[in-house]
Amino acid sequence: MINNKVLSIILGGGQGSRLYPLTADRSKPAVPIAGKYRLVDIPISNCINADIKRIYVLTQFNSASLNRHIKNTYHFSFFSSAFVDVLAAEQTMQSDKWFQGTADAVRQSMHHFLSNDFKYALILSGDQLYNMDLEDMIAKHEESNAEISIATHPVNAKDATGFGLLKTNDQNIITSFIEKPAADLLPDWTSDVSDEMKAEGRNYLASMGIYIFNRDLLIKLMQNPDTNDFGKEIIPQSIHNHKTYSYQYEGYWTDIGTIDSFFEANLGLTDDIPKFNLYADDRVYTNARILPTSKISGTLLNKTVIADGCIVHAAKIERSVIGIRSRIGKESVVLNTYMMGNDSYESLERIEKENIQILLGIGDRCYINNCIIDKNCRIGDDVKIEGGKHLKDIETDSYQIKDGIVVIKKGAIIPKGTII
Ligand code: ADQ
Ligand code: ADP
Repeated sequence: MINNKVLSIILGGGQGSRLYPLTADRSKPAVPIAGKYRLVDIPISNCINADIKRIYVLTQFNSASLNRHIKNTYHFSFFSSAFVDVLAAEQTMQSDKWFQGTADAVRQSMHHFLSNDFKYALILSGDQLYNMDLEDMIAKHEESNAEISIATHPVNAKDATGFGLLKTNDQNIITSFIEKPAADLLPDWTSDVSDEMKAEGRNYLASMGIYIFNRDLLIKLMQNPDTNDFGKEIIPQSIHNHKTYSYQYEGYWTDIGTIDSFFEANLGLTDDIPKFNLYADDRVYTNARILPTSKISGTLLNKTVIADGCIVHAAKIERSVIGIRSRIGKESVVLNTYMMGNDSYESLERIEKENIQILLGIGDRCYINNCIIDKNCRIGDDVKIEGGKHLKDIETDSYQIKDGIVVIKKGAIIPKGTII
């Protein structure tokens, strides 16, 4: 089934500089998460689960790997009108005409959208982890007779300054909005939230950056060339002239813009009851790689998720996410680590013929704690990496330390015996 009323537009990312070095040579939506997915699989799956199957992903940086992932993953029937298309600014624009912000990205791509029949444009962020019923949001948008809807989420004072905040009347119609207010303005922006949210100190209603616009209104708003951003211009300027509904969502939702939030979102998947539940009927789709099962020998595993195709001989792995085709050597200990895995295997013949000294993955007798290991890394034997707040933020050719988390760069080689 396809929802023919809705066209989905996923904002695939500005530069993603806060996620560097994971975004050094891939766009933010293509960053691997949870051992086998990419960030963009989350909003796309939320759409597909709501029968919204006409999807554009807008991006402008390093879009090759994103293109490849989308092309390899989202195949619809020849007879279906469903599609997931990447629209990359770099393919057609000169550098001074690159997307100047989220609204400009939509504006520059309007001619693609308008070639489709739709009533509502659903605009989503490409870097959030959540599982929301978008069908319900659309139903509420229709019931409320609004021209715009914004998904909203109660947040605490510490987080509030990083979001657009809003206030509503008792019909959930938005009456005021401010984009990322300074901390001293916060007292003016509290909302009447549920007792449960109040108990958690979540007294502010934040925009989730998820919008529904009626088609005609979007066309009209996009005609003003002076507005580049939804949060900074379009939304604050529109709420007084156009009925804007707040669709309040109190389930798990996190913005994975920084290394720290990315790390916590991934390791959170190892909790007994993870806040983001992959074990549900609503699936998260990704590239079906047809890998063998993982092979584990002599390893004590605790609160650990292991993707397909791994070969593990470690002594112990705890609170870690081990990605596809990972290899971990004997007597190694891996704690609080997200290892993304490898793009391919190294055959025994190749290792011998090319005399490869440091194999893909983690070697023997290593100790790794508080670490993100990007894809295709080679960590030699007896390496010790002890991430933590005691470490200063630094960058080398092979790794970067951010907020105490050691991020090993894609394809890096860490020589035997290295201590970080
Ligand atoms: P931010 O997330 O800070 O705030 P922004 O940086 O504009 O806003 O990013 C929104 C989304 O668009 C992200 O997924 C980002 O990667 C993507 N994006 C940014 N620039 C882009 C570009 N040039 N081309 C394509 N995609 C781009 C917004 C709202 C706030 C709200 C938060 C919720 O402005 O009001 O509270 O989202 O996270
Ligand atoms: P990532 O985004 O995780 O850094 P890519 O998506 O670029 O990685 O690579 C994923 C897979 O595509 C790997 O198997 C890689 O070897 C392969 N690959 C990378 N570049 C190309 C290319 N130019 N043509 C075909 N396959 C490629």
